[in-house]
Amino acid sequence: MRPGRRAVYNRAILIAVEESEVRMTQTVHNFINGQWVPAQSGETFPSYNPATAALLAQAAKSGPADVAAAVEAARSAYKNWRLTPAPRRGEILFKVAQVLTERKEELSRLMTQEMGKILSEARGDVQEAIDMAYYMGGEGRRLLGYTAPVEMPNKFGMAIRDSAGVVALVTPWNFPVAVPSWKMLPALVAGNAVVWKPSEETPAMSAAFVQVFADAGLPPGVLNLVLGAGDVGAALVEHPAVRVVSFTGSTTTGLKVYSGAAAQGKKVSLEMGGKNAIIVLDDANLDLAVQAITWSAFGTTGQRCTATSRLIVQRGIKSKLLDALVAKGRSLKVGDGLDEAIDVGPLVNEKALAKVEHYVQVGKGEGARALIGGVRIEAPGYFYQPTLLDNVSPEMVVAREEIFGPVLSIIEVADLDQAIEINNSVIYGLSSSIFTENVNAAFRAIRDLATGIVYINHGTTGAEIQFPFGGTRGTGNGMREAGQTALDSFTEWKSVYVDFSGRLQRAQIDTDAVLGEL
Ligand code: UN1
Repeated sequence: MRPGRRAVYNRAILIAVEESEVRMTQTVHNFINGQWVPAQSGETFPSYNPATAALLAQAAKSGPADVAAAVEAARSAYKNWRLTPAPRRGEILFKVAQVLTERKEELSRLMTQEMGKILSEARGDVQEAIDMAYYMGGEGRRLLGYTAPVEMPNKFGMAIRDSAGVVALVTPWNFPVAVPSWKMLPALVAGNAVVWKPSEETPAMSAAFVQVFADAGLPPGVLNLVLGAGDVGAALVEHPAVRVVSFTGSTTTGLKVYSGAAAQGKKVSLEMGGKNAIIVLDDANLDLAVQAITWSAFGTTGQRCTATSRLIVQRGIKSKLLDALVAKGRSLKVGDGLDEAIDVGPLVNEKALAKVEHYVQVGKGEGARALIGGVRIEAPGYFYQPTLLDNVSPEMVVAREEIFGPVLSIIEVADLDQAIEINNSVIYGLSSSIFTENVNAAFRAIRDLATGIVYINHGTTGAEIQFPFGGTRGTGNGMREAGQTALDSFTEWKSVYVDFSGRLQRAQIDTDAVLGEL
């Protein structure tokens, strides 16, 4: 434990992480105005390790009063933060990147223990935040606007990005560091103050992430954390002082957030469900396809919004591909992700496991056949066997709804046209992929796949932070995270006109007449 860390709570978490399996008994608090504070009610809720079902931590169970305190802290801190020069704000983000790099291993171990993804994937999750911190830190010296010529003599015009104010972030448990980083880093570099409500599945992880910002020198009140369930998120997004809401999670909740915020005229960025497909044409490189399908479908136990949950396969290659997928799927080791030999960790909780079981039953009832898996693993944690469902047709429930588990539905097609039509037939539009060696087919797919992300000869996961991330139709509301586009969520455009003529020009009386004379 490095001396000088400010948080009380962290001692427990980081000792727990260093000693790997030590149970936490201490409470994770809210972070408001630079202080770790319990919920005003004094209530807590538990956080469990999904691989063992053991208690990991207790966390502050916030209510509207805690939300109000956090928003007030943000509102007050915003006054100075917006005036802090952007390059200085960016330097703090570089420091965040450094501290994250130093703590990458302990944060990754905590992540595996709190939400179950295997250690190598947890490291990737933290790395995305490191990448984003460097990328957005650089924006401190850019935040580019533009100038354009103006109509009048002795006049100058420019469009600049302005901060928006207090922003509310509501995030899921499946990428407990990466996804929040996509939101808070652009929000902070742009000069906003943040109130963050993470998933109730990952309070300890969220607190450890916030501690990084505090230790990197972010001023008190600029980033605030309120822990709790959906009611806390609802109170936050509805708070009248919140100007921008950025949400990642289920489509049902996202649309509720959207309509509530619309009534208050707030800007909203939504990242919701997916039902991503990999298309495999007859001429595909089989080995590449097998690797990509396996990791996109079963990596993170299928709990990515980018996970592959449909395989759309051309008739000629189907039996060879399925044989290889079955063999590969059988070789996967399911277990506690702290063990480096494990390939697939647990589902996040009992409810998620029950949902997967339900969908597989529905699929079987509609005529699907499990080539492998299709059963839960009896253990204290929430494990389900990687599952390949054959005989799926596009109208079946398992081909349309997001399962968010290690289940891949296999749909046979005759040709590329049919594959694209089926890919585009679901309500979601996040990620899609095609395996082919034919450049014409690849470019037709790029043109016609109606998703926000398209991969050629690569699985549906693995988006990098310097490109826009997000989806069409039921996946989003037209906004994108990451890349330059992230700044659009967290800034307002301000158009500025400077008249330096120093005298009343006829132009100011009658623009058209003056222009006519010029
Ligand atoms: C998510 O599942 O919400 O592209 C995000 C990917 C990761 C991010 C996934 N970089 O799979």
